Amino acid sequence: MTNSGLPENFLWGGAVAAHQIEGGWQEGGKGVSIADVMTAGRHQVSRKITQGVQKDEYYPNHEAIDFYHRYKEDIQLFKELGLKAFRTSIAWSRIFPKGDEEEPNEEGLRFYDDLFDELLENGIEPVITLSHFEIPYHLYETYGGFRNKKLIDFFVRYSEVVMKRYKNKVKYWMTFNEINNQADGQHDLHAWTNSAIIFEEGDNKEEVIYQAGLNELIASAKVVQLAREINPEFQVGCMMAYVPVYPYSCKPEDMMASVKVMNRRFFYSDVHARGEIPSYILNEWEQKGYAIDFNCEDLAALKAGTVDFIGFSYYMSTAVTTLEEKKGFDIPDFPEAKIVSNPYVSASDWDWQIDPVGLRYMMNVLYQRYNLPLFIVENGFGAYDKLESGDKIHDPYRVDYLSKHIHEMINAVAEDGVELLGYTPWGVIDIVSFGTGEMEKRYGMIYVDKDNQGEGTLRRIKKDSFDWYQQVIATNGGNI
Ligand code: BGP
Repeated sequence: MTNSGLPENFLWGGAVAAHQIEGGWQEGGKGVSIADVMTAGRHQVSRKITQGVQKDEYYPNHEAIDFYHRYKEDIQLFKELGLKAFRTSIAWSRIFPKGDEEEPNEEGLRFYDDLFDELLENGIEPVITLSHFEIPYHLYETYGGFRNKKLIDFFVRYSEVVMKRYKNKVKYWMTFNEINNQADGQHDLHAWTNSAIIFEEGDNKEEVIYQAGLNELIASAKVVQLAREINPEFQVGCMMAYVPVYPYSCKPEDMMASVKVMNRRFFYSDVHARGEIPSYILNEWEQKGYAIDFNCEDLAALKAGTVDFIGFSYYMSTAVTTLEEKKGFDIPDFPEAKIVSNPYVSASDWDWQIDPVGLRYMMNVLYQRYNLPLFIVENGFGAYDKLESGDKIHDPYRVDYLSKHIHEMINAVAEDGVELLGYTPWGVIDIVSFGTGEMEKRYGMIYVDKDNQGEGTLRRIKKDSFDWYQQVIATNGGNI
């Protein structure tokens, strides 16, 4: 342990996702993915679904920041920053353009060979997400997404190909990015991005989302088992979006509501980590008359394929209340309570409530619940950054957010005894925002000169936070 309390081999890094950084969305034999269509018309998701991909419509996201051609330049910046790890995803549709082919696309495999070689040559450990909202569009259009059990085999085939191909280059893997999003809200968007579900006339959306989620969990468990055969050194984690839900008041019903809302998230990590469908979910399915399809082989796969670590994103916390007088937001399929603002914390320009202590709280809850190493694979502050004269970008708000969260992260390790593998803040370089599909919501310590209309030189410029994070890594958190 060093003076910060973090282990010497702590994986300080940065995180991105293929569809938000790469561009080259139709190059190297890549097929169209959900992300290409989603980000093309994120807020009109249904419009895009019916009309397919509008190739002629230009959106910043399609070319992202052109990492596909510029990754060597960017990796030199990551090396200068001192990164020990770099989290990104493999775009599934670069490897299997349609998703149901028998044979993979060699050009796509070669791109990631080159990328991982470049990272390793610069002393940076790749941390790879297998599905980061990037399911091949063909699997949505033809099979209806993960509501169809066939996708389990397609995902296992894709995962087996890449884990075998990169078995000596990648040690850390995660299966589905923020697999629990679809249970929490914005049903259509997240049920679409995570599971690529086509809902049909007469569907009970929640029932279909549970079926798709269970199919993903079965697929994930099968991949974990395969990973162990391919390379016993592999560490395969789940990837959850953890947003702690506090009871707004000490009214007992608020406490129970916060437990129930958290259970809608814990369902996914309970299965990932414990290998069983929890009783609170089985009871819910029975009470609601949901006919969720699974068999003994599926249950055996879940039990045998539990994860090695709990990967998760942490950005904010929320509160729920049953108090009638409180204004709030509805929770899909959960009418008994609503999401309300927490008066004790501030918020970002996108109303994400800033709660560093919530990170320490969540780390304690997770470590005590699963007794598995944790890995913070997303944390960050999206903001409107301003490029000033002399190529300066002053982002004290980002340093403030990150330093407070790292401080609480260190408390969880040094004082509460939580085991933490690493910390890869989101968007270490400016990339396309998931929520907006555009560039203005920036997270990076490296600015990219590109605007919402796709205009700009694509120049990379260090922000003030670059030097600050460089020191954090160099002192292993000692300067926090
Ligand atoms: C998470 C996703 C990331 C990233 C992050 C920030 O849900 O895993 O892909 O986008 O959100 O979201 P946004 O870019 O909308 O601020």
